[in-house]
Amino acid sequence: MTREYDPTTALLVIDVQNDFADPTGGLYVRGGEEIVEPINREIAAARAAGAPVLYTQDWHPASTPHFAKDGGTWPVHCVADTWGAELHPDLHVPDDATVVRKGVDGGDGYSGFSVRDPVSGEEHRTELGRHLEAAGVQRLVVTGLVGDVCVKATALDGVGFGYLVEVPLPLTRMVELEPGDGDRAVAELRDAGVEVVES
Ligand code: VGL
Ligand code: ZN
Repeated sequence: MTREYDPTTALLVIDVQNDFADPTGGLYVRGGEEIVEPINREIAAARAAGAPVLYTQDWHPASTPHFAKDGGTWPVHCVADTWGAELHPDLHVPDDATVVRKGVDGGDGYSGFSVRDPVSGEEHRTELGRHLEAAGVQRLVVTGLVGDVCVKATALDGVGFGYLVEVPLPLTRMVELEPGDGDRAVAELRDAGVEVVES
């Protein structure tokens, strides 16, 4: 089953990259590979309805305070121009797709809308918001990886920027760095007004 789309609804496909979605990836999220085909069906439905489909890519330098080895949180993942940073090979990405890269300058970039300097805490907008504004989008369907990290952050920012936001749980997976992070993410999203749906 896919959602209803129209030209004012955008489908966001967050970070469906090898490092998250492939079992051999640097920050593999269990079940990540299972969401690729369901997201492809969603992409087809969105495109058929004239809804914009936007993709993001986590895109880090080889050394960044985002990585545990450099004093941060995460195992090395999505290093620019490596296999791990490529979108999953089975994901449908049209030639003219908009792909927003975040983390490029070493920032954390959890939300597709913004990048945060992990040292100064300063935030910069990515071009995602501009694309959505230019297209007249009012509603977002946020899918992809990681559910309790970038999908959550993007959905929360979306609400903050005034969009109606839906997160279908079958179209994401949680990494749960701490046990319970997945449930906490769902609660946080619902509290913020995101429609988190089970199907
Ligand atoms: C992400 C952890 C670290 C994500 C990115 O895409 O959700 N998670 N960097
Ligand atoms: Zn990252």
